[in-house]
Amino acid sequence: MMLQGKKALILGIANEKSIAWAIARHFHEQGAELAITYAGEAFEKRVRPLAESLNAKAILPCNVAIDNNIKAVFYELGKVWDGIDIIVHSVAFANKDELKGNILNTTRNGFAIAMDISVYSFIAILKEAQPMMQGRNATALTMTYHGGVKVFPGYNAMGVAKAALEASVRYLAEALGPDGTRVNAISAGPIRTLAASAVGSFSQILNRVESRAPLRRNITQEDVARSAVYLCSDLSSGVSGEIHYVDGGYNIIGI
Ligand code: 0WD
Repeated sequence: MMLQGKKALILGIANEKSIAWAIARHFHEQGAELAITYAGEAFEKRVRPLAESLNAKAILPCNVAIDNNIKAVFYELGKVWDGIDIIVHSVAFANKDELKGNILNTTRNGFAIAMDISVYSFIAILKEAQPMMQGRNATALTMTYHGGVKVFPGYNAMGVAKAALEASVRYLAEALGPDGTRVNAISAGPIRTLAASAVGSFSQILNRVESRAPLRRNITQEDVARSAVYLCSDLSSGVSGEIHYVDGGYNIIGI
Protein backbone atom coordinates (compact mmCIF):
# COMPACT_ATOMS: atom_id res chain seq x y z
CA MET A 1 0.00 0.00 0.00
CA MET A 2 1.60 3.19 -1.27
CA LEU A 3 -0.28 5.67 0.92
CA GLN A 4 -0.68 3.69 4.14
CA GLY A 5 -1.56 6.00 7.04
CA LYS A 6 -1.40 9.19 4.98
CA LYS A 7 -4.05 11.83 5.58
CA ALA A 8 -5.41 13.20 2.31
CA LEU A 9 -7.74 16.14 1.73
CA ILE A 10 -9.51 15.99 -1.64
CA LEU A 11 -11.34 18.98 -3.14
CA GLY A 12 -13.25 18.79 -6.43
CA ILE A 13 -15.60 15.80 -6.38
CA ALA A 14 -18.83 16.83 -8.13
CA ASN A 15 -20.08 13.33 -9.04
CA GLU A 16 -18.88 9.81 -9.81
CA LYS A 17 -17.35 10.94 -13.11
CA SER A 18 -15.10 13.53 -11.44
CA ILE A 19 -11.37 12.96 -11.77
CA ALA A 20 -11.12 13.65 -8.02
CA TRP A 21 -13.50 10.75 -7.32
CA ALA A 22 -11.22 8.28 -9.10
CA ILE A 23 -8.29 9.74 -7.16
CA ALA A 24 -10.19 9.35 -3.87
CA ARG A 25 -10.94 5.69 -4.62
CA HIS A 26 -7.35 4.89 -5.53
CA PHE A 27 -6.01 6.72 -2.46
CA HIS A 28 -8.42 4.76 -0.26
CA GLU A 29 -7.31 1.48 -1.87
CA GLN A 30 -3.71 2.46 -1.14
CA GLY A 31 -4.42 2.95 2.56
CA ALA A 32 -4.93 6.72 2.82
CA GLU A 33 -7.38 8.26 5.27
CA LEU A 34 -9.59 10.80 3.45
CA ALA A 35 -11.25 14.15 4.06
CA ILE A 36 -13.55 15.22 1.24
CA THR A 37 -15.14 18.59 0.47
CA TYR A 38 -18.09 19.53 -1.73
CA ALA A 39 -18.58 22.88 -3.44
CA GLY A 40 -21.84 23.82 -1.71
CA GLU A 41 -25.25 22.55 -0.65
CA ALA A 42 -26.25 21.63 -4.20
CA PHE A 43 -23.40 19.09 -4.32
CA GLU A 44 -23.81 17.59 -0.85
CA LYS A 45 -26.52 15.07 -1.80
CA ARG A 46 -24.28 13.50 -4.44
CA VAL A 47 -20.90 13.80 -2.74
CA ARG A 48 -21.75 12.74 0.83
CA PRO A 49 -22.71 9.13 -0.06
CA LEU A 50 -19.59 8.79 -2.21
CA ALA A 51 -17.40 10.09 0.62
CA GLU A 52 -19.13 7.85 3.18
CA SER A 53 -18.52 4.80 0.99
CA LEU A 54 -14.77 5.44 1.46
CA ASN A 55 -15.14 6.03 5.21
CA ALA A 56 -14.05 9.66 4.90
CA LYS A 57 -12.98 11.04 8.27
CA ALA A 58 -14.46 14.44 7.42
CA ILE A 59 -17.01 15.56 4.79
CA LEU A 60 -17.07 19.34 4.65
CA PRO A 61 -18.55 22.14 2.54
CA CYS A 62 -16.01 24.33 0.78
CA ASN A 63 -16.80 26.92 -1.86
CA VAL A 64 -13.21 27.84 -2.71
CA ALA A 65 -14.28 31.35 -3.73
CA ILE A 66 -14.98 32.14 -0.04
CA ASP A 67 -12.00 32.62 2.31
CA ASN A 68 -14.00 31.68 5.40
CA ASN A 69 -15.05 28.39 3.83
CA ILE A 70 -11.38 27.51 3.28
CA LYS A 71 -10.44 28.56 6.82
CA ALA A 72 -13.30 26.49 8.24
CA VAL A 73 -12.06 23.35 6.45
CA PHE A 74 -8.67 23.52 8.18
CA TYR A 75 -10.23 24.47 11.51
CA GLU A 76 -12.41 21.34 11.32
CA LEU A 77 -9.55 19.14 10.11
CA GLY A 78 -7.43 20.37 13.03
CA LYS A 79 -9.97 18.73 15.35
CA VAL A 80 -9.63 15.26 13.79
CA TRP A 81 -6.09 15.21 12.37
CA ASP A 82 -2.71 16.24 13.76
CA GLY A 83 -1.51 17.09 10.25
CA ILE A 84 -2.16 16.70 6.51
CA ASP A 85 0.05 14.66 4.16
CA ILE A 86 -1.74 15.18 0.85
CA ILE A 87 -3.94 17.84 -0.72
CA VAL A 88 -5.60 17.24 -4.09
CA HIS A 89 -7.05 20.39 -5.72
CA SER A 90 -9.22 19.28 -8.64
CA VAL A 91 -11.30 22.42 -8.97
CA ALA A 92 -11.89 24.74 -11.91
CA PHE A 93 -14.70 26.95 -13.10
CA ALA A 94 -15.52 29.38 -15.91
CA ASN A 95 -18.90 30.65 -17.06
CA LYS A 96 -20.11 28.73 -20.11
CA ASP A 97 -20.12 31.97 -22.11
CA GLU A 98 -16.33 32.21 -21.75
CA LEU A 99 -15.87 28.69 -23.16
CA LYS A 100 -17.21 29.24 -26.68
CA GLY A 101 -16.17 31.39 -29.59
CA ASN A 102 -12.76 32.94 -29.10
CA ILE A 103 -10.96 34.70 -26.28
CA LEU A 104 -12.16 38.14 -27.39
CA ASN A 105 -15.56 37.21 -25.89
CA THR A 106 -14.07 37.11 -22.40
CA THR A 107 -15.61 39.59 -19.99
CA ARG A 108 -13.70 41.25 -17.14
CA ASN A 109 -15.94 39.57 -14.61
CA GLY A 110 -15.82 36.15 -16.31
CA PHE A 111 -12.04 36.32 -16.47
CA ALA A 112 -11.82 37.20 -12.78
CA ILE A 113 -14.11 34.30 -11.80
CA ALA A 114 -12.11 31.78 -13.84
CA MET A 115 -8.84 32.97 -12.29
CA ASP A 116 -10.26 33.14 -8.76
CA ILE A 117 -11.77 29.64 -8.63
CA SER A 118 -9.29 27.83 -10.87
CA VAL A 119 -6.01 29.46 -9.78
CA TYR A 120 -6.12 31.65 -6.69
CA SER A 121 -7.97 28.95 -4.75
CA PHE A 122 -4.94 26.65 -4.94
CA ILE A 123 -2.73 29.35 -3.42
CA ALA A 124 -5.33 30.23 -0.76
CA ILE A 125 -5.78 26.57 0.23
CA LEU A 126 -2.06 25.91 0.55
CA LYS A 127 -1.59 29.05 2.63
CA GLU A 128 -4.15 27.82 5.15
CA ALA A 129 -2.83 24.24 4.95
CA GLN A 130 0.83 25.14 5.49
CA PRO A 131 0.89 24.83 9.30
CA MET A 132 -0.64 21.33 9.10
CA MET A 133 1.67 20.15 6.29
CA GLN A 134 5.04 21.32 7.63
CA GLY A 135 7.76 18.75 8.25
CA ARG A 136 5.80 15.66 7.09
CA ASN A 137 7.08 15.28 3.50
CA ALA A 138 3.63 16.41 2.43
CA THR A 139 2.48 16.83 -1.17
CA ALA A 140 -0.04 18.99 -3.02
CA LEU A 141 -1.43 18.15 -6.44
CA THR A 142 -3.57 20.17 -8.83
CA MET A 143 -5.12 19.37 -12.20
CA THR A 144 -4.26 21.26 -15.35
CA TYR A 145 -4.80 20.94 -19.10
CA HIS A 146 -2.57 21.38 -22.16
CA GLY A 147 -4.84 24.29 -23.14
CA GLY A 148 -2.64 26.32 -20.77
CA VAL A 149 0.28 25.83 -23.15
CA LYS A 150 -1.29 25.45 -26.62
CA VAL A 151 -4.48 26.82 -28.16
CA PHE A 152 -7.57 24.57 -28.12
CA PRO A 153 -10.92 25.68 -29.59
CA GLY A 154 -13.24 27.16 -26.97
CA TYR A 155 -10.84 26.83 -24.03
CA ASN A 156 -10.11 30.58 -24.04
CA ALA A 157 -10.03 32.13 -20.54
CA MET A 158 -9.61 28.70 -18.99
CA GLY A 159 -6.43 28.24 -21.03
CA VAL A 160 -5.10 31.48 -19.58
CA ALA A 161 -6.15 30.29 -16.11
CA LYS A 162 -4.35 26.94 -16.57
CA ALA A 163 -1.17 28.78 -17.65
CA ALA A 164 -1.40 30.80 -14.43
CA LEU A 165 -2.11 27.65 -12.43
CA GLU A 166 1.00 25.96 -13.86
CA ALA A 167 3.11 29.01 -12.96
CA SER A 168 1.56 28.92 -9.48
CA VAL A 169 2.66 25.29 -9.11
CA ARG A 170 6.28 26.40 -9.61
CA TYR A 171 6.04 29.35 -7.20
CA LEU A 172 4.26 27.23 -4.59
CA ALA A 173 6.85 24.47 -4.95
CA GLU A 174 9.54 27.03 -4.18
CA ALA A 175 7.58 28.58 -1.29
CA LEU A 176 6.78 25.28 0.42
CA GLY A 177 9.90 23.30 -0.47
CA PRO A 178 11.76 24.41 2.68
CA ASP A 179 8.94 22.77 4.72
CA GLY A 180 9.58 19.50 2.88
CA THR A 181 6.29 19.94 0.98
CA ARG A 182 6.17 19.09 -2.73
CA VAL A 183 3.77 20.74 -5.21
CA ASN A 184 2.97 19.23 -8.62
CA ALA A 185 0.29 19.16 -11.30
CA ILE A 186 -1.10 16.50 -13.58
CA SER A 187 -1.91 17.73 -17.07
CA ALA A 188 -4.69 15.34 -18.00
CA GLY A 189 -5.92 14.57 -21.48
CA PRO A 190 -9.59 15.30 -22.19
CA ILE A 191 -12.13 13.21 -20.23
CA ARG A 192 -15.93 13.51 -20.34
CA THR A 193 -16.92 15.01 -16.97
CA LEU A 194 -19.31 17.70 -15.77
CA ALA A 195 -16.63 20.39 -16.13
CA ALA A 196 -15.72 19.17 -19.63
CA SER A 197 -19.34 19.41 -20.79
CA ALA A 198 -19.02 23.21 -20.53
CA VAL A 199 -16.23 23.33 -23.13
CA GLY A 200 -17.79 24.11 -26.52
CA SER A 201 -15.68 21.94 -28.84
CA PHE A 202 -15.01 19.08 -26.46
CA SER A 203 -16.06 16.21 -28.77
CA GLN A 204 -13.77 17.55 -31.48
CA ILE A 205 -10.86 17.58 -29.01
CA LEU A 206 -11.61 14.00 -27.86
CA ASN A 207 -11.70 12.70 -31.44
CA ARG A 208 -8.47 14.41 -32.33
CA VAL A 209 -6.61 13.00 -29.32
CA GLU A 210 -7.91 9.49 -29.99
CA SER A 211 -6.58 9.50 -33.53
CA ARG A 212 -3.30 11.36 -32.93
CA ALA A 213 -2.02 10.49 -29.45
CA PRO A 214 0.83 7.93 -29.44
CA LEU A 215 -1.39 5.53 -27.44
CA ARG A 216 -4.28 6.05 -29.98
CA ARG A 217 -6.86 6.33 -27.22
CA ASN A 218 -8.27 8.83 -24.79
CA ILE A 219 -7.24 8.51 -21.17
CA THR A 220 -9.55 7.67 -18.27
CA GLN A 221 -10.03 8.98 -14.75
CA GLU A 222 -8.23 5.82 -13.61
CA ASP A 223 -5.15 6.65 -15.68
CA VAL A 224 -4.99 10.01 -13.89
CA ALA A 225 -5.64 8.48 -10.48
CA ARG A 226 -2.77 6.00 -10.81
CA SER A 227 -0.34 8.82 -11.61
CA ALA A 228 -1.78 10.79 -8.70
CA VAL A 229 -0.91 7.91 -6.37
CA TYR A 230 2.69 8.11 -7.59
CA LEU A 231 2.90 11.91 -7.26
CA CYS A 232 1.37 11.88 -3.76
CA SER A 233 3.37 8.90 -2.47
CA ASP A 234 6.96 8.70 -1.31
CA LEU A 235 7.83 7.09 -4.68
CA SER A 236 8.06 10.65 -6.09
CA SER A 237 10.00 11.99 -3.09
CA GLY A 238 12.40 14.00 -5.29
CA VAL A 239 9.77 15.50 -7.60
CA SER A 240 8.42 19.03 -7.11
CA GLY A 241 7.19 21.86 -9.33
CA GLU A 242 6.44 19.42 -12.17
CA ILE A 243 3.65 19.43 -14.72
CA HIS A 244 3.23 15.71 -15.36
CA TYR A 245 1.31 14.81 -18.53
CA VAL A 246 -1.21 11.97 -18.40
CA ASP A 247 -2.52 12.34 -21.94
CA GLY A 248 -1.53 9.22 -23.86
CA GLY A 249 1.45 11.22 -25.11
CA TYR A 250 -0.63 13.70 -27.14
CA ASN A 251 1.45 16.71 -26.10
CA ILE A 252 4.64 15.43 -27.77
CA ILE A 253 3.14 15.32 -31.27
CA GLY A 254 4.18 18.12 -33.61
CA ILE A 255 2.17 17.25 -36.70
O1 0WD B 1 -11.08 16.82 -19.69
C1 0WD B 1 -11.13 17.03 -18.49
N1 0WD B 1 -12.17 16.67 -17.78
C2 0WD B 1 -9.96 17.67 -17.83
C3 0WD B 1 -10.09 18.25 -16.59
C4 0WD B 1 -8.68 17.70 -18.57
C5 0WD B 1 -7.60 18.32 -17.83
C6 0WD B 1 -7.80 18.90 -16.62
N2 0WD B 1 -9.03 18.87 -16.03
C7 0WD B 1 -9.17 19.53 -14.73
C8 0WD B 1 -10.28 20.54 -14.63
O2 0WD B 1 -9.95 21.77 -15.23
C9 0WD B 1 -10.37 20.67 -13.12
O3 0WD B 1 -9.33 21.49 -12.64
O4 0WD B 1 -9.44 18.60 -13.74
C10 0WD B 1 -10.10 19.23 -12.67
C11 0WD B 1 -11.32 18.42 -12.30
O5 0WD B 1 -12.25 18.48 -13.33
P1 0WD B 1 -13.24 17.30 -13.73
O6 0WD B 1 -13.08 16.15 -12.83
O7 0WD B 1 -13.10 17.12 -15.18
O8 0WD B 1 -14.66 17.99 -13.55
P2 0WD B 1 -15.78 17.99 -12.40
O9 0WD B 1 -16.19 16.61 -12.05
O10 0WD B 1 -16.87 18.91 -12.89
O11 0WD B 1 -15.04 18.64 -11.16
C12 0WD B 1 -14.68 19.98 -11.09
C13 0WD B 1 -15.37 20.54 -9.88
C14 0WD B 1 -16.72 21.23 -9.98
O12 0WD B 1 -17.63 20.79 -10.72
P3 0WD B 1 -18.55 21.82 -11.64
O13 0WD B 1 -18.62 21.05 -12.91
O14 0WD B 1 -19.79 21.94 -10.93
O15 0WD B 1 -17.87 23.14 -11.87
O16 0WD B 1 -14.75 21.66 -9.33
C15 0WD B 1 -15.59 22.03 -8.27
C16 0WD B 1 -16.93 21.44 -8.51
O17 0WD B 1 -17.15 20.37 -7.68
N3 0WD B 1 -15.81 23.44 -8.15
C17 0WD B 1 -15.70 24.06 -6.98
N4 0WD B 1 -15.33 23.59 -5.78
C18 0WD B 1 -15.33 24.46 -4.77
N5 0WD B 1 -15.65 25.75 -4.91
C19 0WD B 1 -16.06 25.38 -7.21
C20 0WD B 1 -16.03 26.26 -6.11
N6 0WD B 1 -16.34 27.56 -6.21
N7 0WD B 1 -16.38 25.53 -8.53
C21 0WD B 1 -16.21 24.35 -9.10
